[in-house]
Amino acid sequence: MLYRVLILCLMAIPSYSQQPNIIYIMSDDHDADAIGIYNKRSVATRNALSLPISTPNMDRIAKEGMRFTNCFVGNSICSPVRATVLTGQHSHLNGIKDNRTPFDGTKITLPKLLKEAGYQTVLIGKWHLHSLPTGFDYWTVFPGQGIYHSTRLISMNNDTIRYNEYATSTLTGKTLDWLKNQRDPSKPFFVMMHHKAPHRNWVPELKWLEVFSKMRIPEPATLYADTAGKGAAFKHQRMSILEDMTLCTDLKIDPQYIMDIPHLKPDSNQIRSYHAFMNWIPEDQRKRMKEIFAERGKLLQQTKPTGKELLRLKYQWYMQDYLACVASVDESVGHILKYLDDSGLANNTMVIYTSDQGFYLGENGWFDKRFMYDVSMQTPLLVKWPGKIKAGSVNTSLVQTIDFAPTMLDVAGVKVPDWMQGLSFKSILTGKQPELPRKELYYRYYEYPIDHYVIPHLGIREKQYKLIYFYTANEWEFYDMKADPTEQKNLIRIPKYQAQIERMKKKLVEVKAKYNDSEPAGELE
Ligand code: SGN
Ligand code: CA
Repeated sequence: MLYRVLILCLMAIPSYSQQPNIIYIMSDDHDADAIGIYNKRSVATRNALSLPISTPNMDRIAKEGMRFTNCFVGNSICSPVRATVLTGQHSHLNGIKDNRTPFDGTKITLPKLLKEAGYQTVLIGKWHLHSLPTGFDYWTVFPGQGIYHSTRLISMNNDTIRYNEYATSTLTGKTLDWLKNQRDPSKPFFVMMHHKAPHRNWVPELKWLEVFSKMRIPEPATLYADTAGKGAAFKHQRMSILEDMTLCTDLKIDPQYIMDIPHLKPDSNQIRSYHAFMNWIPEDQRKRMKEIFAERGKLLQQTKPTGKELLRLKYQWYMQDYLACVASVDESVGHILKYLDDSGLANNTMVIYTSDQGFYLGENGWFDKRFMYDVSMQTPLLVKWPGKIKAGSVNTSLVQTIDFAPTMLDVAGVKVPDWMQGLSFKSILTGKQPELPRKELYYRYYEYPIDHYVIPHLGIREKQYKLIYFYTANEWEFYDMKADPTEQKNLIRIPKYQAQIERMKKKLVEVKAKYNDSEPAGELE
């Protein structure tokens, strides 16, 4: 009898050898359009920009696994999404509504629950939650947002160490070193590898700058869109490439070329930060990089462009640098995949590639994110899990970053706590279910006015319709995502949609209550 009880008890404990390893790679501000496999096949819900980007290693995750075309965030900025991934909760419950609030390290989180279930837990790269990480056996993180060249990393004893390398390479080296030399091979592992790239100010490695600076990048249809007929939030934002992207800091143009051109003249902050990040680039690369950037400066000096002409140039330079940063991240993914193959770990390792949100690559004339519009609300999600996910599958279910923690726990055989608000999509990965039983996603953005004057808003996104309420401006927007995937036509006053709109307004109130968001939102309730 005792023997049988013992056997039953042992069966209830997930065996370590069965628990898959998980490598969760998250880049920063990497829009799905800047991943080859999304770009070429087009994102289901919006017109993809046709970009000259080749990301063979990210594409490989999709080809051997699953690509999600409807993965979204619930609050499109960095710290809030990171807190959501850790807790499986929306911002109003996990406490991180903006990029400034420190995360409460005593909270129960995904890594803590995995650690309890026998995993070794690791975090390498961007953290950006203003308190030191907890729940990880090993961690090393950037101070704040991190820098590209001559990266600094905070170690577990709170020292800041400088590496004379490019951030993407440093993180790759640290991750491989942990996998090769530090892990306990008798335990499964959970590694969060969080890149700096391709976050602003998009400083590439020289070898990729050489390639992309020669490219001519196609322009999105709405690059020159004006604000005529648009709502208050559209008019009020400061994320315009023409008006808000800086020539010296963002586009790396030496101030000397534009000091005497009144409408292009940089301010003293820009000049200071230009010299700071230039000095971080190692000398052997800096000279050649400055030559490439000098071409930009000379062109401005000669032509003194304004308006459309200036926007056209700024867009090209922005995208060259952004795509060059992505190319380095793709190489890093390749190194990780190769190590998993060579070491024999690949078969029992789930690899996830995602970003902390989408990013404007010139649509509406913008950069940055924050808006509930699909460009920024959508995030890429590629998952490879050999033997479990059918190679080359594409899934269109609505999924959200609140679902990531429940899914990883489920994959590890750990019970999902009922305080998590997301749903596990493990059964989608394994092909047992095509869709989650949830018809709409909740979204709420808070941070204002910094950095980009995006008016706070909330809303719900269904597969076909999206309703947004900019509550401090008391303005509503409604989009038909099938008819208008780039969200150019606000249908809020169109008679034929009034029944849908009324239904969704009621739904928004219900969903807000369902997620226990009790903070008022203008005249919503
Ligand atoms: C910085 C950027 C902003 C960006 C925020 C948040 N300005 O402040 O453009 O929106 O980070 O980014 S910069 O001049 O310092 O680059 S996030 O990814 O951390 O949310
Ligand atoms: Ca980000």
